[in-house]
Amino acid sequence: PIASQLVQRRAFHQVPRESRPPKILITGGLGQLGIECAKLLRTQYGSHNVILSDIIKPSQSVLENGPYIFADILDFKGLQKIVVDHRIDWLIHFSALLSAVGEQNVPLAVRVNIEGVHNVIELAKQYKLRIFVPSTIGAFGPDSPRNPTPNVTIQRPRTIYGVSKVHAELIGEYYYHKFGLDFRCLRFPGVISSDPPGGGTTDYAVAVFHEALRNGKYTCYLRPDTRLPMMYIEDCLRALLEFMRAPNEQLKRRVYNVTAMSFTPEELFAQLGRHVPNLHVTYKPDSRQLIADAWPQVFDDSDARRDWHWQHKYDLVNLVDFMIKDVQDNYI
Ligand code: AKB
Repeated sequence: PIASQLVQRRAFHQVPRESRPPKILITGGLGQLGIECAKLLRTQYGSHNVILSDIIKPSQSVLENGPYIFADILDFKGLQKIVVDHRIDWLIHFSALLSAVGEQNVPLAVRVNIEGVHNVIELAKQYKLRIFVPSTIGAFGPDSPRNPTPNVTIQRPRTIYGVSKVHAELIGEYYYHKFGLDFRCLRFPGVISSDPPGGGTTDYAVAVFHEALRNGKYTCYLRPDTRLPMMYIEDCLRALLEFMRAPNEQLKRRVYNVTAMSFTPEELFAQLGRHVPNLHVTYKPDSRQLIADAWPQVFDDSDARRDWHWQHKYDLVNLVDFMIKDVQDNYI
């Protein structure tokens, strides 16, 4: 019997990771992407296999959707305990201060965006986790080519957010080459979802839907001709899932640009006018304009399309149609 137990145990340990669903921890889970990301992953891997975490008290509906726990990304031991207790395989690290809010509190952005990444990268190395860290169009700066911005080019961002994301890309690649860490990173454009983001430069493209449907007017903090790369949340999360599932052999790099479209405020508001014909827009550019002026206008994601067959589904016209419906159903 002991021998057969041993055989059984060995057999259990030999089950390759992919043949059972991964156990996934999402940090910063109550930000713009976490709740919808957990919903998508739960449809694929089962509710109990996807744990949402943050330092914020969750709403009742978050609790009803699946497991939620407290996790502070600055507490390394606390994170270790979660990974061990829940036998985590994949870590999706969303915790970050975004571009505009990072400029308001640089020391906090350094702690959350840089120290936080050190903690999760080291944890992923120790416990052999597959780790996803999002990067951004904000990882480029005024010296980068802006139209189009290729996957590999000059990166000299001028926000602490951008600096911290370049740091995440580099340390992740370093751990991959030095320790074999399965680090995966997508540079996202502005992500458009009905759940409000917090403190980004691309947020106008979300806020305008809420304001237009509530009040019929909006004051935009970017100039009408500010072109930025964008993507609907469903495309963003599908990119994340497909990329996490891609076999290692398919990946020619650890960091990929992904995008779906590029538009200006003027172009977005013109489309929105189909649904809100009397929409009244005024423009009052503020410090976020300076950030946007140094970011890519058109993002070249041909490497992702070639290597792991990335394809977006939503363009500007159907993005607007879906957003109107999402905001109306959930917020109005
Ligand atoms: C921001 O505007 O800061 C983010 C981003 C593009 O990374 N939405």
